[in-house]
Parts: sequence; structure tokens; C-alpha cells
Amino acid sequence: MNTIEDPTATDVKHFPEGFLWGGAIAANQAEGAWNVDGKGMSVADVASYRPHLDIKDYVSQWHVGPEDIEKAMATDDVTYYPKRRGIDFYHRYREDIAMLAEMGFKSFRLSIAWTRIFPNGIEEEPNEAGLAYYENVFRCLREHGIEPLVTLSHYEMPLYLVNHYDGWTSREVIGMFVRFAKVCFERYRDLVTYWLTFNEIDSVFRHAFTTVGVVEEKYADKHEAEQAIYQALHHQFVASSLVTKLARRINPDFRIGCMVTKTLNYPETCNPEDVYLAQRENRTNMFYTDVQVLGEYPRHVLNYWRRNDIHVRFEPGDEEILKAYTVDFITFSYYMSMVQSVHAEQREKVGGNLVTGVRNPYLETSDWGWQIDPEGLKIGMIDLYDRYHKPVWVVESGIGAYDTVNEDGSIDDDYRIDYFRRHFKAVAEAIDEGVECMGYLTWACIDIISASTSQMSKRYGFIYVDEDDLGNGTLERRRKKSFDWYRRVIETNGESL
Ligand code: BGP
Repeated sequence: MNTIEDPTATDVKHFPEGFLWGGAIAANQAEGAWNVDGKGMSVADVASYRPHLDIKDYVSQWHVGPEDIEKAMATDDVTYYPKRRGIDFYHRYREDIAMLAEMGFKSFRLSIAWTRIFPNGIEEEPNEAGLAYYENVFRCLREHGIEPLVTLSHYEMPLYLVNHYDGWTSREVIGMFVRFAKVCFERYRDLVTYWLTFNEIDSVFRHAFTTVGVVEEKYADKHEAEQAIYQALHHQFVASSLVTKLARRINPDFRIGCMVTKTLNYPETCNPEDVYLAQRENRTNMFYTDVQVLGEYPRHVLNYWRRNDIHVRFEPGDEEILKAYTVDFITFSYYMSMVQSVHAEQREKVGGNLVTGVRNPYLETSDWGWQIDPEGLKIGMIDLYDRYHKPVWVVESGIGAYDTVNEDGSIDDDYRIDYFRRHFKAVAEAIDEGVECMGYLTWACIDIISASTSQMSKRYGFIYVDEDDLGNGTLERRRKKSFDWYRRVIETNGESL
């Protein structure tokens, strides 16, 4: 096939005017103040720092069983439960947002901790101190001309709902989530336009239960566990559509997005079996956007349920709700690509994710074994846009690294500049290929607690925070070398990379 040669084409790809440059954090990884001003305990408050575990073993890091929950509930410790202290964003948000504004941020993604609004998720009345806190944060962003992108659920479910309702496996939780969203939509209707319902809805473990551990302990039988997870996921899909319906009624200017983990899978060889395996993993990844963008379950999932005797309970009207209330735009996190091989058991496993793969010899990995692949971001964006023809938005992408503070206090994170330079170029190429991309929010724009390992030393930010894995430090914020580099990228709308 002849490619279209355009003689006027230059090698500089351009970002559209109004491209939403910025960064992202999550309440449970940044705010701290875990039991302040009426906040209830969330699943993040039981996530402990466990240096004895392999930092590359993603699944084990998330493993929290019922006994871990019981132990965590019996202590106020913040040393080994780092998400309870975060980086004290709760009290320092004005200083932090001023630094984001110094970089010229157009947009900033953050989440609302459900337990600041409804401490146990079941209360009739919301917690005013929590509502007031987020109102102040959103006003501060607006004062700096920064567009908030707000995630309603970012691995922050009230622990009470896990302990007493088994998280999202219970249908009643849908109503509790919709009530939480309604309170937020009404209170912030004039401050926030862009909303996401669930962070990485594909990571059902982290929403539906505390983590893998609860599933394994509770459902000894694998089939029963899988049945429960698909049931929980269905309840989240219905909740997301009901929240979208509510948004349209409360403020027609609201724009609702879905959010998934974009994992891209390559076949290890041209063996058709490898190719099919990679295709199957990629189709599985797209299942979550299929339901929220197209409004229905893809047939391959329904057939999988039938083949595996999985019976997900739909209530009358569920299918109509999913079909009627789909999202306005598609957002995703992108960190790595994977390689699938029918001989995987003979290869070194990487990623340690729920979706594991084998080592890609063409790619470097981060210190945590995540395979760095900017081309994969371009491929994934084109796949998403070609499938749905809806605007896409990169709302999490970055490199976790051990940063070194030099004698003079400077931090030369050239590897982070290189990472983003290559990924921004890939986004520009995807846009050049016709993808409608709303923006790119880096993860995390300021050092925060790692979601999977609860480490502070897995640093992502342009802003360094003086805190170690055990909470020692002054919490002082410091600009890394990448801080000024990103400021210039935004200032030139991506012309200067
Ligand atoms: C995603 C989460 C984020 C963020 C990111 C990096 O799955 O949405 O919360 O943490 O992963 O992962 P980690 O913090 O484990 O390095």
C-alpha cells in the first residue's frame, strides 16, 4: 500500500491549541490526614509498606487479606501505612498548586476521597468539612487558571463497605456511590466540568475488595472468585452509567470520561498462536472501554461467561442504562507494554501485573521492571481512537525512579526528561495520525506514595518531596531538573521538547 507522501510535511509534529498539559495525583496517595476532619477509613489506609517483598512483584504488593485489615484497623500507625500520611497535600495544597501553576499547568487531575464525604459510605448526610475542603482546592485551581479533572473513585472505597458489603459485589453499593456522586456534582457544579467515575475500572480487585488478598481468602474456589469479580464489575459499570445520567441532569455542561489501564500486548513471535494470544489480551483490555463507550458487553465476554458457567446477575433495565448513558471521552493510564508468548512459562515474567508477559529485548525497563515503550503509547492511542472515534486523554503516564539529591540539593532527573520527551513525541505522532487527543497529564506531577508498593522512594514528580519510605523528612518541596524543562514544554505548547 502506498503511504501518502506529503511534500510539505515536516518532522515537527504539533499539539493542538488548548492542549491540556498538566499532571495527576490521587487523594489516597497524596493527601495524608487520613483520620482528620471527619474522614472515615478507606481501603488505602490498610495498605502497608512491606520492604521484605519484591518491589517488582505487583500482585503481592497489593495483597491484603482479612487478617491484614484487622491488624490495620487496630492501629493509628502511619509509618508502615504510608497512605495515611501521603505528602500532607491536605494541608499544603495551596503551596503545591502554586508550583504547578509556576510550570504553567492547564489541567490537574485529582480524586475526591469518598470517605471525606461519607466516612463509611452509608451515612444519610455528607460530612461538611470534607465538602468544604474540596471546594477550597477546586477554587484554588480555578484562581490559577487550572482546569480540574476529578476522579470520583481512585482506590479509596470506604473500608466499612468492604467489611460489611464485600465492596462492589453488593448491588446496594451502587446507590451509595450514586449518592456520593450527586453530592459532589451539586456542590461543585460551577467549579468542575470534567469528571471520571472510576480510576482504572479494569483493576477490579483494587475497587471491589481491598486487594487480591481478600479475594483469595474469601473465595477459595477460583470459579467463585471470578464470578464475584465480574458481578462487582457489572455493578461498577451500572453505577458509572447512572452517575453519567445524573451528571447530564445536574449540569449539561459536565463532561464524563471513563478511565482504564492501557496495556498494549505484542506477540513474542510471528507464530499465529502468539499473535492470537496478544490479540486476546488486547481485546480483554478493550472490554472495559467497550462497555462504557459503546454501552454494551462485547460478545466475546458474554461467550466467555457462557463457556465458563459464569452467571452475572443483571437487574431489569441494566442493559438500557448502559446503552443510554455512555461517556463523552476516553481516558487512560499508560506505563508499559507487554509481550505475550505461548511459551511464557519458560520465560522471565515481567511487570508482575495481573496481566503478566515476557521480557521485550527491544525495551529498557524501569527500576521496577516496567517496560518503557513510547511507541506503544502511539499504537495504543491509534487503536482506541480507531475503535471508538471519541476524544482520548492520557491522564496518567510517567516513570517511577529512585531520584538522587546532589550535595547542592539539586536533582538531575534527566531520565524523566528523556521519558517524557519520547512519550510526548509519540503523542504528537498519534495526533498527526488523526487521533483527537485532549491532553497529557503526567503521573505524578509531585512525588507521592506509590499505589502498588506504598513506597515514597518510587518517585514520579517534577517536584521532589523530602520524605522517605518510613515517613522521615521535612516534607519540603524542591524543583527537580525536569520542573523547568516541563515548564518550557507547556510554554511552547510542545514545540520545545
Ligand atoms: C496506576 C494508578 C495510580 C498510580 C500508578 C503508578 O495504576 O492509577 O494511582 O499509582 O498506577 O503505580 P505505582 O504508584 O504503583 O508506581
